[in-house]
Amino acid sequence: LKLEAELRTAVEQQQFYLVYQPQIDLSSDRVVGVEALLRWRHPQGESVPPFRFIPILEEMGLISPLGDWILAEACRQQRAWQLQGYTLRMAVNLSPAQFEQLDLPAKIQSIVQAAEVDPGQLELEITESLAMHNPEATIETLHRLRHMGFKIAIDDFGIGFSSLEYLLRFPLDTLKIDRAFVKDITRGRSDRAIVRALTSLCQGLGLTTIAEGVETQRQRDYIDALGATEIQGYLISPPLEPAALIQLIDNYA
Ligand code: G
Ligand code: G
Ligand code: MN
Ligand code: NA
Repeated sequence: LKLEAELRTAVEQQQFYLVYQPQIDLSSDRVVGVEALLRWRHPQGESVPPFRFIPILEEMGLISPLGDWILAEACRQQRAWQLQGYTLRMAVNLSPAQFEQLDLPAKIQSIVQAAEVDPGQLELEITESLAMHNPEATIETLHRLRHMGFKIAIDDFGIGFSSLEYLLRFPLDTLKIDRAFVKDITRGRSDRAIVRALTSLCQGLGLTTIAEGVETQRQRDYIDALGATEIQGYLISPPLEPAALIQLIDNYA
């Protein structure tokens, strides 16, 4: 209850900010994109991780207004980087309540137009479980978003493996392999087999595959050999504030 009251204040007083985690293309070894991740600047200095407060915001019905701010802020940052000469694909996470708003595509379009960013450089991430909650409605919304030029990524992929064939009928651009499969990639034959199956499927379908949670060079080498196109993880960098992200790009490789 205390957390709920604090979150209401946090939304009113704009105590949120975004950090950005780089995504590396394995063939060029360059930063090609970033994922925007929400952070809360708690007034008492406590660090409350998003997996604790986002579900509560969702239950309180506050995630949609905040989601609009997240999109606008990510686009504003992307435009600012563009003007500095850094062209980066921007990935933004969409929550279930946000995704289910009927006017979401039009809203995203107007946010993107106001920020003067290229819709093809905005990647909208939805989780596998969100997608499968109401697959027919999801497919329709994704078609509308893609028609507007936005990219679609499926996040945390692999948990609901049984729905693989079905899920790949969704209009997608990118599949993000859940870090659970990366974690033991150097040890587990089954994880390697799953990752190989996913990357070859994506290759056949022309999808980008991003392996999440890559923490070591050995994991990177395995992931690369198994055919993923991009990696994201602590090996490259944790999520960073904008100035630090640009510093990383300037010093990279
Ligand atoms: O770095 P990390 O602790 O940021 O993220 C934890 C979880 O919170 C992830 O599952 C991530 O998808 C989710 N998350 C982080 N930022 C956002 C956001 O801006 N919007 C939504 N809907 N989820 C987010
Ligand atoms: O939206 P998603 O669930 O993919 O959010 C990414 C989450 O993964 C964030 O919480 C981010 O901080 C976290 N993360 C990013 N890179 C790594 C990593 O290399 N290892 C681990 N354990 N977590 C990571
Ligand atoms: Mn994500
Ligand atoms: Na993820």
